Amino acid sequence: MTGTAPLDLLGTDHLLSAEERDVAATVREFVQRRVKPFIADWYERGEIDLGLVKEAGDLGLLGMHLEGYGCAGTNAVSYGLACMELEAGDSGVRSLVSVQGSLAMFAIWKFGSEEQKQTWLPGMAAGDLIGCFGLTEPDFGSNPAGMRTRAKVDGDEWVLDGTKMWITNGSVAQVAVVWAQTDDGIRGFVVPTETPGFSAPKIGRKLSLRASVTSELVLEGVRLPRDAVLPHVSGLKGPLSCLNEARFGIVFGALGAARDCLETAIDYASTREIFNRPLSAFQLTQAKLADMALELQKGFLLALHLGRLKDDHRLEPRQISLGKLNNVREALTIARECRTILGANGITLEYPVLRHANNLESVLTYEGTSEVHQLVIGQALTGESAFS
Ligand code: TGC
Ligand code: FAD
Repeated sequence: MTGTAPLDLLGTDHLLSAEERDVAATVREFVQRRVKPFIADWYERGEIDLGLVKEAGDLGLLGMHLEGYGCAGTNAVSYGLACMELEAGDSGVRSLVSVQGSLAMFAIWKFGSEEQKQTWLPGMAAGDLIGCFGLTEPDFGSNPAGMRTRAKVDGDEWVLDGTKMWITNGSVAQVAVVWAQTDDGIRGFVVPTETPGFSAPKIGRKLSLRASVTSELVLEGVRLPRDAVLPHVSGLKGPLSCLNEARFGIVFGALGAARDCLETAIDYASTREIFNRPLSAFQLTQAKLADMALELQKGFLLALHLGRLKDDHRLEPRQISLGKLNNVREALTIARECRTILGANGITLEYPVLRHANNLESVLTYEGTSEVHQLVIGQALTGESAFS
């Protein structure tokens, strides 16, 4: 069972290779065993079992679409399917894997020196080291070009000052990829989090993505050697290239949350008796279920198409924007609709639907808000940038 199965009315499973189906089945089993029995408690307590990181490393999920340095080197579709299965557990678990592999590891893998790669990537792939990715600042989220974090050369060293905000895994990371303004434009820095002047207070009181660590990064006179800079990129295209990778994972991932909601709603509707009949026998319920199954399957075809383009090295950022905008928006609509089918039971942690819906509010915002992706698509259609 892969893709949107068992809701796979279109038979999309046959569009996947045996290897892709194996990856999805392995991750689905992992989520069934290591996430689903515990996630309600983690969510309620606002924490996540960090033992998952090592286990995800053992399964080859960290940086799984990267080649070399202990990474599994799968194709993009397999990575997408893994994200889908992880997010069927919880968006926080998928986030942990995306930030590690697609943001922190990808930045080092793509733009790092050979020494940086050898130092960090094998440990990160194995799950022995956790990475985070610091782009957003308190006053610059959608517009990272305005960032105020600054790196200056002082003798043989860089000195970093600034604040990053909403950084996944910040407080639990051993290494942070931090983007900062320099005299040569925006550059990326590999920052061991034990460096004096670096701190990462946890952000609390979240109502979404509770099973995920979210932090502020504070850099006060953080001194790094000159070779801490990522040598092979300068400018905003550095971090934005990393975002392409993570956004691609979300195109698949959000569908996992939606699938889990829809499976739950169908199961609930078939056992819940209303007016002396199963809720699933009412036409209004069936219309809701049919519309949701349709959107889920359309979303999967879109994701798979983008995955095949990516494996063919033809995927463009504006196409990723189409996928992220559609699939997260539809997943959130499905989660909310499923919540109505569960009635009052739907508001509890006994069922996953409101947890998924709340998580998807974050997914709608991070990795480019819906509005940012609409504007990227608008620019592709009109040739006019609405950003500047
Ligand atoms: P603009 O002037 O258009 O471009 C600046 C330079 O960047 C290049 N570029 C890209 N390169 C690679 N991939 C892309 N998607 C790119 N988009 C643009 C562009 O070619 C140019 O290069 P060059 O060589 O000419 O200098 O940039 P802009 O300032 O107008 O901004 C465009 C905009 C708004 C789309 C961009 O800033 C944006 O995407 N903003 C959203 C920020 C965002 O998504 N932040 C996410 C932070 S990380 C996160 O949320 C992690 S969540 C945890 C999890 O994933 O689980
Ligand atoms: P703003 O940019 O202030 O946007 C506010 C509103 O204005 C939004 O609706 C937005 O769409 C809209 N808007 C913005 N520009 C325009 C425009 N031109 N026209 C019309 N409307 C516009 N960041 C990281 O760097 N690393 C991480 O690991 C990370 N993890 C995150 C984890 C969580 C749980 C969350 C919630 C966020 C995380 N982020 C991370 C930050 C995330 O990327 C930002 O929240 C996001 O980019 C939006 O920035 P903002 O919150 O400052 O909103």
